[in-house]
Amino acid sequence: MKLSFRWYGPDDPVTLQKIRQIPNMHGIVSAVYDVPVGEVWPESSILTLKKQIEDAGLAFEVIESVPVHEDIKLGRPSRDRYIENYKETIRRLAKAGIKCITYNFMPVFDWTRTQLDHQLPDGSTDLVYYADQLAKMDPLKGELSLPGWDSSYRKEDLRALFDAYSQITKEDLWQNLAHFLGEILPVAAACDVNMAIHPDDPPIDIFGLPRIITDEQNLDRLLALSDDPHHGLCFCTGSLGSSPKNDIPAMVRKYAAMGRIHFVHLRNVKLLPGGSFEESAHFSGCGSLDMVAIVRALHDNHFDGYLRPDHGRMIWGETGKPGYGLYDRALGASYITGIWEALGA
Ligand code: DNO
Repeated sequence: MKLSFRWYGPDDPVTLQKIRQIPNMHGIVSAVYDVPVGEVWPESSILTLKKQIEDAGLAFEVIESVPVHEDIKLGRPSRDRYIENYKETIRRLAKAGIKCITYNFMPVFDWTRTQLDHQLPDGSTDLVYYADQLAKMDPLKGELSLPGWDSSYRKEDLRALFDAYSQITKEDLWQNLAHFLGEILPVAAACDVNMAIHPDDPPIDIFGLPRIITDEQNLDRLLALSDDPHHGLCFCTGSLGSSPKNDIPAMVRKYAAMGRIHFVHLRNVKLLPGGSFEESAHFSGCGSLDMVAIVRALHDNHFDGYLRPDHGRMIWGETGKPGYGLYDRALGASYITGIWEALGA
């Protein structure tokens, strides 16, 4: 297990120097953020990022994410150009030493929560998803903005995208994903880079947009699209675990045994009735997931991929990027290291 930490670049209030001081920290998970989705990442930006991270004494081996252009997900003719760009970005990242690239195939919106500063009884705040709050949200009206959303869309663009998605079925989305993978996996294999798809978060249709990377059956279908071991998962326990039908330790055990988990996001969630959930501290006692059982499933399978603590609460008065403060994620990192060590060498 290679313990890693997400870092948003030089403007991130959580500095590399602070991250480095977390015991057992191996490396940084980051991305080039100033390139429009679909364009090739400049080599100079990749190398600058690499230098910043390596100069701080940390490894730079994981990208989260190279985003997939909506035209690829929609299967539009213009996808060919974006797929070629994607391949070139993979090649450039591999050349810079990257071993694992995270991506997702969620239409329009990435992760979705309904409140980012929900107050817990101990005075900390967390991110929550309340089904009744979601029912009142309409991304096509008003100025809604959440961290997982691309805020560069103008309202008209967003409406056009929703219209385009209303014309395609989940089967179409599967076909478009299969086409994309058929194109990029040979490149990833040739460069020896693992591709790690992040599940849909939460794993249900949102605002009528189709979502397919949601449960065990669909993960089986996804992995069956290619036997190439470079085709794998970014197994996010909090995303998949927000659906009570997903047995997370069993799924981790199965996919780790297959060698298809390349990256793990470890987060705990507290499930509430009606499909709602609250993100919680990593400790099992705070949420609905058995974190020891999850880490044990990885450990039993000699997991040697990347793992990072996922969203944390805001504690000790910290302010910053929702879910991505230092303190609670650092507690999560140490908790995970403790479980791993206790399980033995
Ligand atoms: C949320 C993250 C996601 C993830 C992407 C991967 O905090 O886990 O935004 O980076 O879905 O493509």
